[in-house]
Amino acid sequence: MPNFFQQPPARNALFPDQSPLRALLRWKLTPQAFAALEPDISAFAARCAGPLWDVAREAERDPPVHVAYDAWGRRTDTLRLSPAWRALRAEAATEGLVALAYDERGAEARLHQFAKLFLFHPASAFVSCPVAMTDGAARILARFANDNALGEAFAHLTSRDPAQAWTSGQWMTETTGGSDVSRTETQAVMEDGQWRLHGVKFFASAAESEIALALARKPGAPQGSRGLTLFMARPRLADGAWDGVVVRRLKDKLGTRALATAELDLVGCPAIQIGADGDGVRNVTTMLNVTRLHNSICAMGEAAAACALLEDYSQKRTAFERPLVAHVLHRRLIGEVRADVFAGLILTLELASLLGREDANEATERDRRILRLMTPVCKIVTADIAVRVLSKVVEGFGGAGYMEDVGIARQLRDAHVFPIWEGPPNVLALDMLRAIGGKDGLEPLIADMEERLANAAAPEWRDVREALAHHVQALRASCAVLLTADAESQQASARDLALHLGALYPAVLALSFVQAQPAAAEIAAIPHALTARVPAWRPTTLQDVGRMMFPDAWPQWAQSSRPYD
Ligand code: MFK
Repeated sequence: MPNFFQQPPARNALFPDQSPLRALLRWKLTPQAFAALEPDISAFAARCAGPLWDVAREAERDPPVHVAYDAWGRRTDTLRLSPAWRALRAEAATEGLVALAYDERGAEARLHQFAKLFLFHPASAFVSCPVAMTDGAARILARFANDNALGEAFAHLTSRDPAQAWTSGQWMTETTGGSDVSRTETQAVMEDGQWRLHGVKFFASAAESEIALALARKPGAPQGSRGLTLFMARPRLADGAWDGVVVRRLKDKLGTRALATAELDLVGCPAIQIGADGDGVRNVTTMLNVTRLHNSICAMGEAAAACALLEDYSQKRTAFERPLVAHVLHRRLIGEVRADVFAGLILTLELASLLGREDANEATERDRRILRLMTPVCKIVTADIAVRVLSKVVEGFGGAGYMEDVGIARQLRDAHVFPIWEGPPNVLALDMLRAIGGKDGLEPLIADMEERLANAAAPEWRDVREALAHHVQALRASCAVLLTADAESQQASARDLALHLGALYPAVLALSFVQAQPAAAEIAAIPHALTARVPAWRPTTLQDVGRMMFPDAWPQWAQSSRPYD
């Protein structure tokens, strides 16, 4: 019999005194606002690390099941959802995870909401996904709430009463493509005085949702994205049975297994038009820009929860006669993970507060432009961070990290959804280019960084300030070159530029933060750590891209429609 059992890591709440979330909220909020929100966030942090965590694991052990036929051969397409999943949905409503952003609007409301989303995600079994889509849908419907049916749906989406609360799906992806929505084939047909949708939706997550926002083409509409109109689909009858929808199957996914993601045949699903004909893509981006920030805060919640487990384990696990944390290489690993989480969190919270200002019509032109530009950047870097952090946490745990029953393996699988969900990095890098647009596209961000650096006058930060100022100056010069390049060359540079901005801006924000906020020792060093990690950037040329490929294969590849001929 073994006489040694490893003490397991404890799951501690992610909101203790010295935590990044607490420090950043103190920075972003007035003392009065912080004091008002702190009890709610603290109580929720304890629930997420305690009972809700266990409910989430139960939901994962009991994943959704598609039952196509009832005992008598009738097609019902029942989605059997676990009691644990339903309990987490109810919790999301009661805690106001969507409502918080609409009861009161503004930076404070969004920060309150995002703090709770950060805590909830790791204990949510991906109920965080319907929460994200519901928030995105509510943001669109809020603009059209003078229509009775849309106004009624908005009230359900923002309800805190679990018996009244609805969630929304987002039906964009079809067999023709996920990112290129211009190829959408779903048709909207007027039948008996109402719109009905006909087509196939290939990745419909939270398939149990009461409504879904869907893109479709009306009769006579042109091909391409300008022919698409947005609809609110009503896929269920009053008794909960499907209306005009056949469930083909549930997806068998790498992770997010408690979440019902379905393939749906739309066979006359009733729908209500939202907005003008042909404005579908423009309207749905209101949702996408919100769900992308949800993706970021969930990615950071996932990473922070894993990091906290590793830190605790590193105190308890002994190797070579010392706790892991006493080994310098292991401490360095923890330091890298912590810096990653801090960078992603400070960036996401900054954008959440800008989103709140935009919601409340308080945003300046600079705020709006930074939010538009940095939302896709934030999504790219936080997804990247989540995958990297989870890989490092597996390393930090060694063999135990690779075992299913420890739980890190599940988190690693789940983390891989962040780059995929709501647009992959290359598509988001192109969205960043779209936002840069004209020749002064980066000026609002550069002006903001220069202002922050000018305000960071304390002598002890001189090295950091100068290094960051050098990056900002180089960025301005390199962007001038980029914007004179042809479209293909700009695209070749886009992803590296996104990674550069997504490292540089958090470093500048971190410097503002330590200037304003006396911080604990772990956090005080953060501007150095983040500055050291900013990658150099210069525009990539097409010749550079050619050299990155197998040089001999490149010309043939470029000319061939079949890359590996
Ligand atoms: C959680 C668990 C999940 C489980 C499994 C998940 C599996 C994966 C499920 C998925 O499929 S997620 C993928 C969801 N799909 C996306 O995220 C879509 C990605 N594609 C894009 O983001 C495209 O850029 C987009 C569809 C938005 C645009 O494509 P187009 O057809 O090239 O549009 P175009 O012509 O560039 O833009 C149309 C208008 O929208 C323009 O405005 P104007 O009409 O006024 O000129 C653009 O400026 C505007 N626009 C585009 N992107 C915008 C935007 N406006 C604001 N913000 C943006 N981000």
